[in-house]
Amino acid sequence: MTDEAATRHFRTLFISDIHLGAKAAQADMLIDFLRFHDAEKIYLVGDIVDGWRLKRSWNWPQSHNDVVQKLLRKARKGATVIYVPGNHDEFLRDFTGRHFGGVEVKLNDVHVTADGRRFLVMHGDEFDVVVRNARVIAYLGDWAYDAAIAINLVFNKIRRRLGFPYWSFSSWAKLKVKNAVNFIGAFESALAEEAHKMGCDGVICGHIHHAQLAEYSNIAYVNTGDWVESCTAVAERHDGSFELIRWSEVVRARARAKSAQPRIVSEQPIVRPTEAA
Ligand SMILES: [Mn+2]
Repeated sequence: MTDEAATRHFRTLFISDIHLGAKAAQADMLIDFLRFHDAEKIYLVGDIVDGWRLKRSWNWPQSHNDVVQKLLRKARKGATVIYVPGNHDEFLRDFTGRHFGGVEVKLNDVHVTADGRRFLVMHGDEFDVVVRNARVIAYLGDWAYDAAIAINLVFNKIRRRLGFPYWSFSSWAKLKVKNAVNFIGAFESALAEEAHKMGCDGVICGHIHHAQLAEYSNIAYVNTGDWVESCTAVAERHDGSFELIRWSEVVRARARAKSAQPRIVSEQPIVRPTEAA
């Protein structure tokens, strides 16, 4: 079977949290994924390059180059590629509206699906402070919520300027294992609320490394997941419906199907533990 025969064509692909420059980035898995998936429009939903990690120690293997090349090639072949920066690549937020090799940088965007629904596309780190203080903010109400988002912006900028290590949502949430589900829930509902405020039907984000297709009181919540732990992406089909692709599971199933009997006794885990969010 050739690549072309096996390639799936979508209307839109949403990918986030690749963390190029971080050792844990699953660049080879992503290259493999990009080989078998094409789209008219590709959204890079933040934390594509891990600027914070690169600043601490330079790590840029060939495979990370290949990811960039592969994405640029798709742009060259006619795909619209939009890069919405996250907190790890927030240096790109200063280049909003600029184009790099056919890739346009946008602070956030509204994507209209084939069936006419409007989706707010943003990374999601804007809501870190809201999530961390979810209970207090819920108690204080709307103004505290808006203030928290404003504080978060300033807080991140100062932290970056002072050279503090980055704050990782997923490792922080995992430290608080018992409440991790609550934190993820708080993040999801905060993002859905923002989409509602913006007059959208849903939100598409990343940041928390937790892929999801869900709904919060009629607002669709879509999280693209990541390419550090789970190797996930979200695709919009030509009818406007969404599909969550768990690539490591597809690869595993493919390998299983290929291997003849007797069955493999021990299987190498494909997904490595995380370092960043
Ligand atoms: Mn992030």
